[in-house]
Amino acid sequence: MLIKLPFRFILSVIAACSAGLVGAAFAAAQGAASVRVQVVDADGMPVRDAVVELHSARRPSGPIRFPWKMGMAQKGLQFTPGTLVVAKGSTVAFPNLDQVRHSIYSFSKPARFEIDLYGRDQTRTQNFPITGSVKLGCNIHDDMRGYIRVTDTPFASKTDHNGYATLAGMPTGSASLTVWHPQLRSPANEMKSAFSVSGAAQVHKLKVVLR
Ligand SMILES: [Cu+2]
Repeated sequence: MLIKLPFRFILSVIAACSAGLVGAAFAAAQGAASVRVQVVDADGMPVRDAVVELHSARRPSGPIRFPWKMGMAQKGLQFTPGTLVVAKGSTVAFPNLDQVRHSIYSFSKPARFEIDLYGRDQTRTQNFPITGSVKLGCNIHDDMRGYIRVTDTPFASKTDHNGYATLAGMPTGSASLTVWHPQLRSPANEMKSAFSVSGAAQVHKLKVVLR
């Protein structure tokens, strides 16, 4: 990959009070915190559908379960949701809710596969055993794009339309933070930085440069 310019990655703490003192004290006593992140672009505008992941050496054991569905529909000639965060090893369902047939292909390293054309109200599934980012397309509709972010941390979420993501129950102490977005201008479209999780509720603003 050709890298001409170093990316800018500024991590700054902008605020430190969005929970009551009692709640914060409780979280600190438990050694866990709720980390709130806002991802913005070079102009300060919110970046939606960026995936934020926190890795901690103190991560709890056991399987990772996210509260959202492990599914991505094809609806209105689009993958919906367009970005899906899944745990490593997950099987994702791809229901076709359109009147027309769709296929699914990926040339991405963590999951190279091709699912032949299938029609309305049919579903296909695919397993994602390797962490990383998977870009999906449809052979019939060139504009269809879907992204699966496969992660091995339970502290992962994508940003909302205001650029915010909340990662609850994060163990306090040192961690590593990764932000990924398909247009992020850096190798593998992701950036990592060291991160310290304290017991106090905080909002961390991440400035990224998009293509
Ligand atoms: Cu299609």
